[in-house]
Amino acid sequence: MSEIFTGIPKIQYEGPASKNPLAFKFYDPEKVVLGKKMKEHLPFAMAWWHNLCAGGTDMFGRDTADKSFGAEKGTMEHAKAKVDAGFEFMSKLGIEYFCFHDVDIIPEADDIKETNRRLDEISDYILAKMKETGIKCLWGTANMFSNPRFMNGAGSSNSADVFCFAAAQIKKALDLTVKFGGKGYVFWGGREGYETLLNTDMKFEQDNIARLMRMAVDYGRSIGFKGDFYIEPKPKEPMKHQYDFDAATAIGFLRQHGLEKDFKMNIEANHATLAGHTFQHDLRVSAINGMLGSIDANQGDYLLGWDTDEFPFDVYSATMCMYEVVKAGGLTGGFNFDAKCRRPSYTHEDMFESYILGMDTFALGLMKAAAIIEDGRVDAFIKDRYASYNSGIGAKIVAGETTLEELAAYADTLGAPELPGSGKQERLEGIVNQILFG
Ligand code: XLS
Ligand code: NI
Ligand code: NI
Repeated sequence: MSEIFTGIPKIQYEGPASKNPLAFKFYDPEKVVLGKKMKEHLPFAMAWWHNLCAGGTDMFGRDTADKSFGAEKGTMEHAKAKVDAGFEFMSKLGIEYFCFHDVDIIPEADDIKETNRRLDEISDYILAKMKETGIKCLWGTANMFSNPRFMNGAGSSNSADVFCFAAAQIKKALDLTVKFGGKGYVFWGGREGYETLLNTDMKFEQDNIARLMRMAVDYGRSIGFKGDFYIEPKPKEPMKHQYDFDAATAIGFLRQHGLEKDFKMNIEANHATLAGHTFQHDLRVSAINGMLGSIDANQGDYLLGWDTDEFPFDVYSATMCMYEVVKAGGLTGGFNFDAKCRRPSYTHEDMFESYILGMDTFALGLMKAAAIIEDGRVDAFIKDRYASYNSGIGAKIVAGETTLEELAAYADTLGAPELPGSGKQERLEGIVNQILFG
């Protein structure tokens, strides 16, 4: 097999002063931060679909990037060329994981039996590469949104036959995930939502999605899948209203259907911001519910109302992300770059520079989050802010040892109560700026 990305060397850490576009400025895999190597804090993954499949087609124009990798598109030779390209790409960047949908790795056939045969063939080829390079699978998933049959969703489809197709795809994608030793299996509810309630039985659709997930868990466990299932919340796009709106909604759904022990969240930055939250908000909601599993590391554009899937460059947001991740004790999953180069960035070199940008951004985020934690002022302020619950009536409330009557009687003794202490938001924002840029 010959080199595909000729002229692109193995990417090295050269430090913040380097002007070499093909070098890491901040991601130094062996550097120890808070007692752990950077590469252990940051298990990065390549998203097969964006990096090896997407060529920049949008609603107004065709591909700008050539992702043929020397083979004819739509053939198994091309599928193999993508494997070769992907493993060379990951090896050159020192990325240890990949994520995939079933149809990212082969051209889908009309007949699912032929599709599955192709999946068997390509997965043998991928497995050999994994053994050769030591690269692992972070998570797998089934694409249940591109094929026209999924126009009304998969688990939420009005058609029982389509539901069965979804089941068949999940079964195979789980087989592949187990074959690759994947750590997780993702449900992103591509078209699990609705356009109008005039034609939709919302409760029936949601119950059916839960039935499909329950069967997936049962099957996965029966074939030895020990990892986490993930829901990847998203509020809209492609549907007007997606059922897994945000982490809070998805967690409520899982609890309602008794699925919470097998599932965690895969939080994507751009999806959180589309839901009107910060990235940090959805991470925190997941973490406090014990369900922070994995991250789709990208970023959106606040001026645009859709999933732009940009490579993350916002150090502030990455810092707050890493603050949440470190506080939660790390991820059981990893950081999947569910991101694509901008359409005019169409060269092979751009693919590498985009990943360098993303990896450096999260390395900076990690170092800055560690600095905020080590500085201690933010954490101390938060702790002190709730000090009224440490003793007296506050401690009784927390211990569940009081009643509404007792509290009302206590309130009667207060006269005009003191205002709660100042929130000091501006001071805290200043502290974060001082740590980021001082
Ligand atoms: C799309 C999603 C998708 C999932 C995997 O918005 O982010 O790429 O990560 O199906
Ligand atoms: Ni997305
Ligand atoms: Ni995603």
